[in-house]
Amino acid sequence: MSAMAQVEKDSLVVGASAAAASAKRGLFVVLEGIDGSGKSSAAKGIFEALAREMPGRVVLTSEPTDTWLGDCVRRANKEGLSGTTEALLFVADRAEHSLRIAQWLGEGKVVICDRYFASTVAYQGAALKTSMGEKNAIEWLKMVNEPIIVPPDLTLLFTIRAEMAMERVRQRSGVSKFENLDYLRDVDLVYRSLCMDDPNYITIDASRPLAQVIQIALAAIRAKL
Ligand code: ATM
Repeated sequence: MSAMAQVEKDSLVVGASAAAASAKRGLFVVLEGIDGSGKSSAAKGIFEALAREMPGRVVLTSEPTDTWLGDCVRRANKEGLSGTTEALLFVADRAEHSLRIAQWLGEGKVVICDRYFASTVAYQGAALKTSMGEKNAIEWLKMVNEPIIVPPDLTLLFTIRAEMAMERVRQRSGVSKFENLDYLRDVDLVYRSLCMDDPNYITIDASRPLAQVIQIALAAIRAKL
């Protein structure tokens, strides 16, 4: 791709974000939380309930995506590439995903997204803190994400003690490299700090039964519709 085409494409990304923020648009809801918080099961329940109320108007999506860019992220993880490489691949995957999200929002859809940029800040921030220092890592991750994201209207942060989350993860299939207790505690701390800075966050106690968690999430989303 020529340098000019690249610049045009990049400004399209920022433009998509600005257009999505200003035009008549749907609602962008992000679900975040450590592994074992039940976030993905809740995302499905939330999607099914909203889709019954608003047929054809609700999209469920997730990161890493199911595109070849998402496959690159999974491959980098499996092959143990460096933390910075992995972070940049998550962001590349998101840059394309954000364009699709902006398009759905422009069509007036309610977009439910299972993980978005806060996952990179929390997971890669916790991973890179030894090599870069936590403050630098978090600032760098926020900076690389800033031009390519669509600002969420609502982020639901599923909070749960790391011990309980790990127990849930152990009861599922294999444990990934992201899933160890100290690491999950660090990720959780970064998430909680992000939450304090942003009024569009709502925390949900994810140790509650799934059906209750879904009802709490639905009430928060309906309040924004
Ligand atoms: P799910 O388990 O929600 O599908 O996410 C896949 C993993 O990718 C998850 N950890 N595990 N196991 C979190 C990790 N992840 C990041 O580290 N950074 C990111 O930006 C995203 C979107 C996910």
